Amino acid sequence: MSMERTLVLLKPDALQRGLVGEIISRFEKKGLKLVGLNMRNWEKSQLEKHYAVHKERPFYPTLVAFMTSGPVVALALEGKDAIEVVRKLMGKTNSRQAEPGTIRGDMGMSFSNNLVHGSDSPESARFELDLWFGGQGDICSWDPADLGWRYSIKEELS
Ligand code: IDP
Ligand code: MG
Repeated sequence: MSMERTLVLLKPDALQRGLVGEIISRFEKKGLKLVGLNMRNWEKSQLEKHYAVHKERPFYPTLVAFMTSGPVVALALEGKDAIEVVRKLMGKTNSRQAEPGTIRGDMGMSFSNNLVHGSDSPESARFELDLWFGGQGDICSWDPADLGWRYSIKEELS
């Protein structure tokens, strides 16, 4: 059974707009397992590290300022193909172009204030999980009682 872990951030607009519960609920309902959760006002340096790949992009300073404008809620989620599943649930980066049914498509109107971040590859998931949940005990391992109903025991859990 190979499960994958991914990092999700609920951006400051999600908190300001009272959408934290709704967004976490979508991940839970899908069947992803919550293995980490924290909320904090982060220093600029944390967001500069997180978005280092975008350092040269014109939107980078605005992005870092936005992400430090209020608390960020970080989630670590686990599931089969969790990285791809989360990206699909999020929808396209520009919320106005995101499909209905996705988090951004249903709840947002902005390109920059687009509610959520999700890791985009196994490499970035590893790096980002370490950055946001690097401390001992930050990730909680547990077994959902209904795991054998979320997945096929014969086809996906053996
Ligand atoms: P992603 O969050 O869908 O993976 P990225 O391209 O990694 O999108 O960009 C990181 C974040 O930077 C986006 O979620 C969005 O908040 C912001 N961003 C990206 N491109 C633009 C842009 O062209 N204008 C404004 N903000 C942008
Ligand atoms: Mg990205």
